[in-house]
Amino acid sequence: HAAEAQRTDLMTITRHVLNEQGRHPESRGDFTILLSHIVLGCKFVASAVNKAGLAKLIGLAGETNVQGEEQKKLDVLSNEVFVKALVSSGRTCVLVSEENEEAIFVDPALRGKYCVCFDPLDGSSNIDCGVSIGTIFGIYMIKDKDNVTLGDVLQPGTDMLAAGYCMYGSSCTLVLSTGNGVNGFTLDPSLGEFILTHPNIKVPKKGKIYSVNEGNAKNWDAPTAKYVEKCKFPQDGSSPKSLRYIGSMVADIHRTLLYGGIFLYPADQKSPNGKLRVLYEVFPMSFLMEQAGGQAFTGKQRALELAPTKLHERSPIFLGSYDDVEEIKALYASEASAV
Ligand code: P6P
Repeated sequence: HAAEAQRTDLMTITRHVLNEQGRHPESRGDFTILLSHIVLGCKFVASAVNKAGLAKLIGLAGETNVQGEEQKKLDVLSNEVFVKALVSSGRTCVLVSEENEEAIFVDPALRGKYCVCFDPLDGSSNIDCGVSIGTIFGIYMIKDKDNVTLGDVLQPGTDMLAAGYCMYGSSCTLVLSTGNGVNGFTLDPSLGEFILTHPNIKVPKKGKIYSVNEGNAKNWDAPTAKYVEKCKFPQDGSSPKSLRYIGSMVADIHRTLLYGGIFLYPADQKSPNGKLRVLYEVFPMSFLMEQAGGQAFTGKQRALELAPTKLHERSPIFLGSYDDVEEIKALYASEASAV
C-alpha cells in the first residue's frame, strides 16, 4: 500500500514550493507564480531541445551574442521564451540574461518584486553533439520595484533568495533551492509535470573526481597547478582522482552534486577572471552547492560574497565537496601568505 500511496501522491514542483512557502506566511504566492513561469520556460526548451535535430534548429543563427560567440537558433529561441514567460508572470521588475548585453527593465505596469538572472541555454556549443545542456537561474528580491536600478541587480550572491538549473539530457531534471536545502525534480512528459525524484540532495563531503579543462593547464596559476598535480599524483598514498569534464557546466555540476568531487574553472593568464559569469553561472551554482553542504570559492573569497560591479562579470570558481574545496583554499591561502 505504501508503494501505491507513493505512486498516487504526486509531489510536483509547484506543490513542493507551496509547502515550502507555507513557512513564509507573509508570501502571497508570488514566488510560486514566478517559479511556475520559469518551469513553463524549461518545459518549452526541453521540448525544443528534444526536437532540435529533427526541426533543423541545429546550426548557427548567423548572429553573435554579447559574448561574441556564434549564436545557435536554440539560444535565441530559449532566451525569447524565458524573457516573455518572466515578463508575463507579472512578478519580475528586472531581468539579466546571458544573451542580452543590457538588463531588461520590465514595463512598470507589469512589474513584480523579483529580479531573475539567467543563462537560458548554457553549454549551447554542445547542442549539435547531443551533450546535456541547461538553463541556469538565480532569483533576488528587489527592495523598491518602482525605482529599480542596476544597483539592485549587482548584489552579492548572499542576497540571492533562490537558485536552480534545468538539465536537458537523457531526462529533463530541474534542481532547485529556495534556501531550505536542494531538491531535484524530473519531468514526466506524459503528465507535463516535474515530479520530486531527488529529495534533499547532499553533496558527499569528499569526492574522487576532479573536473577541469586540462587544456588550459599551461596558463594556470601555482595553487591550481599544485592542486591538480595532487589529484593526479597524490603524495599520501591515496589513489589518484578520476577526471570527468563534460564542458557543459550544468552537467558537470549535476554530477558533482550527486557523486561529489570538485569542479574548477580557474583564472589563467589568458582570462584573469576565468570564464564563468558571476550573476547567472557562479552565483546560482555556488548557492546550490552550499545548500547541499558543499562550498564555493573564487581563489580569494567565498564565491557568494563577491560584489559584482558589471552585469556580465566573470570570476574564477572552485566548487563541490566541502573537504575537496578546503584543500584548494589552503593552497591559495599559503600562496597569499607567501607573497
Ligand atoms: P571550456 C559552456 O560554453 C560554458 O559556458 C560552461 O557551460 C562550461 O562549463 C564552460 O563554458 C566550458 O568552457 O573553456 O572548458 O570549453
